[in-house]
Amino acid sequence: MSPEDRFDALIEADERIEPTDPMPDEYRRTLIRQIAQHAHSEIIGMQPEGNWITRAPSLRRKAVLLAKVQDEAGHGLYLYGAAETLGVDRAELLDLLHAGRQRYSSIFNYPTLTWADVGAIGWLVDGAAIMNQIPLCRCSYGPYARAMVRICKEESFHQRQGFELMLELSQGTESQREMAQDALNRWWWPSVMMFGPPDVDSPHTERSMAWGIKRFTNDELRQRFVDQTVPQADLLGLEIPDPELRWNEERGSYDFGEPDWGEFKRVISGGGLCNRQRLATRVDAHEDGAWVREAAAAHAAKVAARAAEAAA
Ligand code: BYC
Repeated sequence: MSPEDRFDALIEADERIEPTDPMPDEYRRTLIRQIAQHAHSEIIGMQPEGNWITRAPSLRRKAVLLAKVQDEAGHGLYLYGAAETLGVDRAELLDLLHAGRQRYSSIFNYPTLTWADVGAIGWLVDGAAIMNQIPLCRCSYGPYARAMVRICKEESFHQRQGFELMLELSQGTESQREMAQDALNRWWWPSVMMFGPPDVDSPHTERSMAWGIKRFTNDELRQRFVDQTVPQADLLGLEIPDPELRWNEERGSYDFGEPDWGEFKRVISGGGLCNRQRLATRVDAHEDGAWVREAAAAHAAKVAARAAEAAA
């Protein structure tokens, strides 16, 4: 069987492609792009919430938030590890991120203005992330699919802590309820846009679906997210800021308004409120951490040399 036929047969049988299997260059490139963008989103995603660790209103909230932000760093590590199985180096990927040549999720270019934003991010952003990521556990590329299983377990805890925070605020004082509503107003549309452009404007969806990288289209996942989230907002007693939102009996789904795709394009092209700040903070952290990476590499080399000596 030719390498091309073997790849096609594995995809046809819905089996996993492993790093040593033959794969078309374009499949490899698509995965590197998506996994790198995903990994970058995890580590840049530490910033908006990290801003609130020192201002969390109680020890319990601080401990929970600290753990969540650390989880995001861990997700970044699993994902850079998965990308490396495709023959790229994580240092190379970080250089591309820092040079603005690879993307991270649009959502992290919005500011976190109040404590309620921490709840809204957990509830909506992690909620959208899980909706998108559960199907990735069945992605055709084995190392990515396996990384996603663990990530999804942690994301579901993140989503629940966000919802619980929103519940507490929405049942609190009038100004706490207003703060929760204001956070929902600001995070709703950016969360709806996280799923990517509409299918008709998505250059990669068709190919990625045929290869089993994506299992659902951007619009299908967006619809599921809206359908899942509206009843949750009702339970919170908060109003989703979309005058066109209404239940469609025939479709068994909610109809909803059109996001501002002009804003989406602006944000992913570097023109969002926080793009410059996020990248600058990331580059500074990377430069400040150089001595840690050097020390860890020197330590690992010493340990390996000692082990080799002991084995000789
Ligand atoms: N932001 O043809 P399309 C998280 C780009 S955070 C920026 O639909 P595709 C979390 C896209 O790259 C969530 N760019 O592309 C962390 C493409 O650009 P190029 C991270 C976007 O890849 C911490 C162009 O638009 N999750 O988990 O088939 C705390 C056309 O799009 C975005 C992932 O990364 C966007 N939102 O589908 C809390 C999941 N959307 O390269 C939470 C894995 C699209 O053509 N990724 N673009 O210039 C995916 O599932 C897919 O890559 C996407 C896009 C659905 C995002």
